[in-house]
Amino acid sequence: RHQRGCTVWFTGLSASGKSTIATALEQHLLQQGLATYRLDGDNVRFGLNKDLGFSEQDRNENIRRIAEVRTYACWSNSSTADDTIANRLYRYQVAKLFADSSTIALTSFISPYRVDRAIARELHADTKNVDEPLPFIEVFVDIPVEEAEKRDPKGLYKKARAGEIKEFTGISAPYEEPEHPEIHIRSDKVSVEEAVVQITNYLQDKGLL
Ligand code: GGZ
Repeated sequence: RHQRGCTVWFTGLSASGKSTIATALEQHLLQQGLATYRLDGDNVRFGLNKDLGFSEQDRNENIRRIAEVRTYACWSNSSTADDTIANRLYRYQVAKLFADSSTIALTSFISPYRVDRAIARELHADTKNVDEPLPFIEVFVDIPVEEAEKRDPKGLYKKARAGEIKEFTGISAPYEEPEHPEIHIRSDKVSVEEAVVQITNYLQDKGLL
């Protein structure tokens, strides 16, 4: 059957382990020969979104663009009767950001605002231009802020405490916990390998792998 892929949307504090788990999951999927693509701050905030900072407004825009790009990628193969060439070209250009529309996209952004994650979810559910909604799996990488602060691999929490970084998530900017994530990972309690198993089991149950 035609595989359209899905988006595994990681959300959680800085140093919660989002990127580490996403990278391990990516390795696992690649070993299975599956098309996967990982998006995180390192390949988005230095390119597409390099004009954006960490104010609430900029974070809203960061998440909106990521969700748009991810869902546009799935439109590139479909067209509607009233489609204009300009529209198709635009979608094609955006779609180039993804190697394949049937890819399993792994996004790891703090995405601290519930409203932004809801928008990302809605964009995936939108069937205006496609036959089926694109599955959206929200993965809450949950860690108490004290634990994240103890990890502090880049010394960012320390800088935030010292007031050198303003609006730092968990310290001086909010993190709104997901209320109904598809997957909840206590990353201070389970290993990276266990987290990967938790996610792949879920994807398998849903027929996405
Ligand atoms: C939070 C910040 C900030 C502020 C820089 N608040 O742990 P990291 O370093 O490697 O990942 C964090 C990353 C957050 O970018 P996102 O695009 O995921 O954020 S959001 O979804 O909220 O738009 C952190 C670093 O950038 N960083 N300043 N003030 N994290």
